[in-house]
Amino acid sequence: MRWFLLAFFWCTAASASEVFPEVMAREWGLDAEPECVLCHKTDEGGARTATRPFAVTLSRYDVQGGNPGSLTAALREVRSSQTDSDADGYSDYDEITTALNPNDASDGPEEGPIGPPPYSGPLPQHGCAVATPVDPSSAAPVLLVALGLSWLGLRKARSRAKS
Ligand SMILES: [Ca+2]
Ligand SMILES: [Ca+2]
Repeated sequence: MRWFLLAFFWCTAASASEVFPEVMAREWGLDAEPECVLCHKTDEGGARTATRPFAVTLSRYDVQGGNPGSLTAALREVRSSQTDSDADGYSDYDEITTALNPNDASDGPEEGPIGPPPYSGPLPQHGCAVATPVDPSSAAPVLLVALGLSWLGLRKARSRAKS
């Protein structure tokens, strides 16, 4: 029902939701009001045409047709939760405020998705860690001590066995 109300009121000629693009431009500091196709199939808008991914995202945040306050609250939630309606790695807020399309996954940031850069280190060889190679010259003293202790242990065990 909520979705129907949003679709009915948003971008229709005589509805109170004509202010939705204005509310969005003001709330997110846009240079111009977004076009109706941000949410609707066409610029004509109309009932049951707000089916674009960004409109679906807004509907999850309780936007109610004719209620600009509900849109303001939804836009704040969308911004703070960094929703990504087209799953291209760039948030809806970042796309809209940089004139990209939050409904088109092929339209993303030039520098690639936001987030840490891809891992470029060595690939794990065993489990989750990579063993670093041991320098034989630094391991020699440790190896000699271990061999000496083993020899002493064997010698003591043999002397106990004889007695
Ligand atoms: Ca996106
Ligand atoms: Ca996009």
